[in-house]
Amino acid sequence: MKTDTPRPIHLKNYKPSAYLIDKVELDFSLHPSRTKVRSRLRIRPNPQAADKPGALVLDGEQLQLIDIKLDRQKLTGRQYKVSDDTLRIARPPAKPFTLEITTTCNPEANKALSGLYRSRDVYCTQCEAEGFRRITYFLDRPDILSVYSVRIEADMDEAATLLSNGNPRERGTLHGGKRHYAIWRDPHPKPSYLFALVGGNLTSIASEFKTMSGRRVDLRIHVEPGKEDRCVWAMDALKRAMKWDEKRFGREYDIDVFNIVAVSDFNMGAMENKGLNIFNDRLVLASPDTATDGIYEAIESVIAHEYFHNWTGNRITCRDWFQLCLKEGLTVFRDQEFSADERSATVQRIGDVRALKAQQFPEDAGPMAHPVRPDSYIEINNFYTATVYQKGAELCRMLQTMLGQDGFRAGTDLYFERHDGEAATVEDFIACFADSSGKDLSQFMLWYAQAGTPELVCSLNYNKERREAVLDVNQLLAPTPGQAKKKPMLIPLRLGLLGTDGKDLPLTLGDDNGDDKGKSKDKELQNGVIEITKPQQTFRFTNIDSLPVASLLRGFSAPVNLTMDLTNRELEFLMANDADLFNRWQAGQTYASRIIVQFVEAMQDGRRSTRGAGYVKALSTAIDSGDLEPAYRAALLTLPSESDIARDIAWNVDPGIIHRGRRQLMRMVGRSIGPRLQSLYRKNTQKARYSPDAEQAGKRALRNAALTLLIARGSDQDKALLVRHYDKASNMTDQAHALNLLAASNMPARQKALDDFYNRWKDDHLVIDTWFSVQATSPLASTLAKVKALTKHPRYAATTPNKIRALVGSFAMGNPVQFNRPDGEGYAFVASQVLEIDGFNPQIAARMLGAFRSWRSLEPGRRKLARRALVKVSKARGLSRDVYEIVARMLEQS
Ligand code: B3K
Ligand code: ZN
Repeated sequence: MKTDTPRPIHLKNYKPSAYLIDKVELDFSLHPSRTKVRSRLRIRPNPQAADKPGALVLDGEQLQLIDIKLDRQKLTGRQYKVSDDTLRIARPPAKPFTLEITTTCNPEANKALSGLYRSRDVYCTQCEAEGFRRITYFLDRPDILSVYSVRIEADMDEAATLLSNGNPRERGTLHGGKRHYAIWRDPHPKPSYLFALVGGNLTSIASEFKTMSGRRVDLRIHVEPGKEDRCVWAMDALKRAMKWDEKRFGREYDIDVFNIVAVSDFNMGAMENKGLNIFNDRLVLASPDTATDGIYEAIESVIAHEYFHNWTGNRITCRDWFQLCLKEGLTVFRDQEFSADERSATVQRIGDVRALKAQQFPEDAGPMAHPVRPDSYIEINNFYTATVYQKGAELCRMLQTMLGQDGFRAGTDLYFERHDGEAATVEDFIACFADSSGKDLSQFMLWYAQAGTPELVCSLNYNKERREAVLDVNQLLAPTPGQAKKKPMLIPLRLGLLGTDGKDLPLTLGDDNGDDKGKSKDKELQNGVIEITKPQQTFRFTNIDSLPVASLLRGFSAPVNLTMDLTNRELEFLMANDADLFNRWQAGQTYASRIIVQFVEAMQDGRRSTRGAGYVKALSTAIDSGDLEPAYRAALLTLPSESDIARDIAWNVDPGIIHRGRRQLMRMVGRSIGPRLQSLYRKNTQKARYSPDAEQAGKRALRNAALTLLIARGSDQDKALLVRHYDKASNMTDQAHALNLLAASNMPARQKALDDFYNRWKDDHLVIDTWFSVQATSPLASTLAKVKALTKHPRYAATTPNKIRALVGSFAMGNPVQFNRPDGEGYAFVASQVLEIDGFNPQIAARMLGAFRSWRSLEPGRRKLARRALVKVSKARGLSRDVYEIVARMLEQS
C-alpha cells in the first residue's frame, strides 16, 4: 500500500478485537481478472473486549465491493463506509449477526503476490501476514479464530484442481462440465492468515501416512504436469517429519488430508496454511541432475518446518504479530532438531550457527537491530527477519540447554495442553517452561525484549596454591537503536576444560567467593553448563593440576560474541583435541580469521604478511584427527566467509582488501597441503548411484572443498582438474560447484562452461537461476556490467521473485566485493532495482534493500557512496510502507 505518512503500530497498544467471527463461508468464482468472492460471516461482540462494541471496522484492500447484507438486509450507502483499506459499519447489532459481502478482485494484476494471484496460470494465495484483506473484507488479525467452509468454482479447462484448507467435502460439475466446483471444510478454528486456495491444472503424487493413533492421512504433492518425478524427495521428507514430530514432541496430525502445492512465483520459501501448504517450487522439486545437495537438504528442512507449524503456529497461533517468534523461532528450532537427527548433529549445528552469524549478527549490529519480539513496526512483513526466526530459535535452544531435552519436552507438552486452540503470547509460552520445571525464567524473558548480540569477555587463570582454574566472565550489551541501556541477561555457557593430554577434566565448581567455607558447596557440573546472570562473575573450578585450555560456548550454547584471548598454540590444541566437535571447528575458524585479519592489516599498511604456517599445519592435522565424517572435514576446510571477516574487523571495513586477504590464505592452504587435497579429492570420488543422503552428500562436499582450495593454488594441473570436474559431473552438486569456481575465475574455459550450462538448462526455470546467480556472485570486475545486461535477458523475468533473488539478490547479498565496488556503482544499481521492484512488489523490494544493512561499518569512501544511494531511495516518491520503513531506519541517526 502506498502512503505518505506511515505510522508505527506498538505492542503496548494491543487490544482484543471488539468483535469475533466464529464462522466463515466463502464462495469463490475464479476468473483471471475478475474473481468474485462471496463471504458469509457469523459475527458477535467480543465479551473479552475492553470497550463496548462500537463500529465494526473490517480490513480490505484492492477490492471492488459489489454487495453487502446484514442479517439478509441489504445495507444502504449510509450504513457503511468504504475507504482504501477499510469497510466500516457504524452501528452493527449488539448481538450475533450475519454479514454477507460480495467483492471482486483481480488475481492477474496482483504482482505483489499477496492475497489471491496467478503464478504461471495457477491461482494461488498468500495471506500471511495481511493478505487475506486483499481477498475479502475481514477482521484480518491473528487473534480472530474462525471455522472455514470454502466453495470454489472455476472453468474446468483452466483449473481442474481446486483446493482449500481442511478436508474435501464435495465436488461436481456445472454447465455441462464446462465449469466445476469443490467444497472444503476445515474443522479447526484458524486465523485468516492461514487461509489458502489453489486452482489450476496440476498433477500430483500421492502417498499416505498412518498416525500414531492409527488414523490414515492422504498425502499429496501437486505440481505442474511433467514434474511429478521431482517430488519424491519432498514426499519422503514429509513422512519422516510426521513421524519425527510424533516421537520427539508427541504431536499427531489432525485432519484427513495433507496437501502441498508447488508454485513458481512466491515471495518466500513456503507457507504453512492449514492442510494446504503452498511452496516455492524451488523447495519442492528435486532430481539428481537438477538439484544440488544443498537444495535437497533445504527441501527436507522446509517441508518439515511447514509441517511442524501445524502445531506450533496453527493449533496454537499468535495473539498479534509482535509474537511472531512464538511460532517462527520455535518452529525453526524444531526443524533444526529434525535435521540434526536425520543428518549429522554437529554439521547441522555448524551450518545453523554459520547462518545465524551471517544473517542475524549483522542485523543485530546495524540499524535494523530489533528485539526477537519487536515492540513496534510500520510494516509487519519487514519483521520476518533472521532475528525473529534464527535468534528466536536460539532462545528455544537455550531453554533446552538449561532444562535438558526431557525438561524442554515437559514444557512443550504443557504448552500444547494449555494453549491448544488459542492465540498465545511469548509470556504464555515461557510460563509453561517455568511452571513445568520450577525454574525462574523472568531474567530469561529479557532475551525477547533486548536487541543486540551480548558480548562475553572471558579469561582463565590458574591458582596454583588452591589448585583452581578461575574463569572470569564479563557480559556486555551495547546500545541498539531505541535501547540505550540494557540489563544483564541469563546466558547458558556450556564449557569444558582440557588437560595437558587434550582430554576433558572433570568440572567441579567451587563456591563463588573462593573462600574455604565454600568447599562444602563444591558441586560437580553435571551437564557442563554454567549460567551467567550478572555483568561480572567468577567461576572457580577445583581440583585442577595445571592451567587447562578453556573450550567455551560449546555447541554455541548462546547467541553471543565470545572474546577469549586464546594464543595460537591454544587454538591449535583445541583444533586437534576438543571433545566438542563444534568448538574444534570454531577454533579453526577463529584462527583462520585471525590470520586473514593480519593479512588485511598488512595490505592496508602496504606490507605483505606471510604468517599463517601454524594455522595451515593445525588444519592439516585437524582434518585427520580421529574418525571424522567427510561433511565435518569439509566444514573444517571451508574458511570463514568474507562477511565473517568483516564482522571481526567491525569498523572501516574494506571489502576489496578482505577479499584479497581471504584469497591469500586459501592460496597458502592450497599450496601447502596440495597433495593431501588431491588425495581427498580422489578418495571421495563416488561410483555409487547418486543419493541425496547425508553420507554421500558429505563426500561430495569434502571433494568440492578440496577442489576449491586447489583452485586457489591454481596450477595448470588444478585448472585442468576443474574443467574435468565440470565436464564429468554426473549430478548438479558437482556441476554447479564447478561452474561457480569457473565463473569466479578468468580461465579460458569460463565462458565455454557458462554457455554449455545455459544451453543445457535454458528451458528449466529453476536450474537456470543457478546460471544467473553464479554470474552475479563472480568477484570479477566485469560482474556489474554483466548483471545489468542479464536483467534484459529473455530468460530473466523482472517480476518473478526467484529470478530477482537469483540475479539482483545474489549480487547484492552474495558478492561483497562487487556490490561494494569503490566507485559506488554497485550501490547505485541495487538502489535503482529496489525502486523499480517497489512499484509492484514492496516485500521483495524491502528485502533487497537489506543488502545495505552494514553500510555504516564501511570505510569512509564506500560509506559515503552507500549513503548517497540510500538517500536517493528515501527521496523517491510513492515509496511503499515496506521500503519506507527500512530506508528510514537505515538512515536514522543513532
Ligand atoms: N510463515 C511463512 C512466512 C510468511 C511471510 C510473510 N511475509 C513461512 C514460514 O515461516 O514458515
Ligand atoms: Zn515458519
